[in-house]
Amino acid sequence: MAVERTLVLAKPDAVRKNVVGKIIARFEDEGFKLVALKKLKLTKEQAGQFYIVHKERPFYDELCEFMSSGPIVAMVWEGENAIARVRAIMGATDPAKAEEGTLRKLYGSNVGENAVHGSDSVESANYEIPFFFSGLELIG
Ligand code: DAT
Ligand code: MG
Repeated sequence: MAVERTLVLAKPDAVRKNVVGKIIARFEDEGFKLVALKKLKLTKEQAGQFYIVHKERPFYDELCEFMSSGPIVAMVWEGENAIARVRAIMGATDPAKAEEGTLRKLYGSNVGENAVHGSDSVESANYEIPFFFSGLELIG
């Protein structure tokens, strides 16, 4: 196991529901260290670049529309095995299938509007963290 950093987004639905603080508190409670945080609003094109690995998927256009529909809060969390642990705390992509107590079960609405994003691998984190943050903004 290694200390990892992972990119988490509170998606537009989570911001609209006013649960960003609850999401942040959960990661603090689980022992992660906050390395960076900002609120911003993506254009549809920027959302498309962030989710470029999904460009051939049937839901890509809907996903980019949703991710640019309002402000998001981007954050980087650090900890032992952070990438997999954050994914476990988030729960399954579809909130209806997510385990009780997971962030998506608690705050997600449907498979598209599922409250949070978390990097799914070291490779993804290495693309996603610099997408939002410069080196100067990452304070370990
Ligand atoms: P995850 O966010 O759990 O890593 P993913 O990488 O498969 O899931 O998909 C990225 C996002 O795309 C997901 O959080 C919500 C959206 N999405 C996935 N499957 C979808 C579907 N069947 N219909 C609509 N949106 C979907
Ligand atoms: Mg994914």
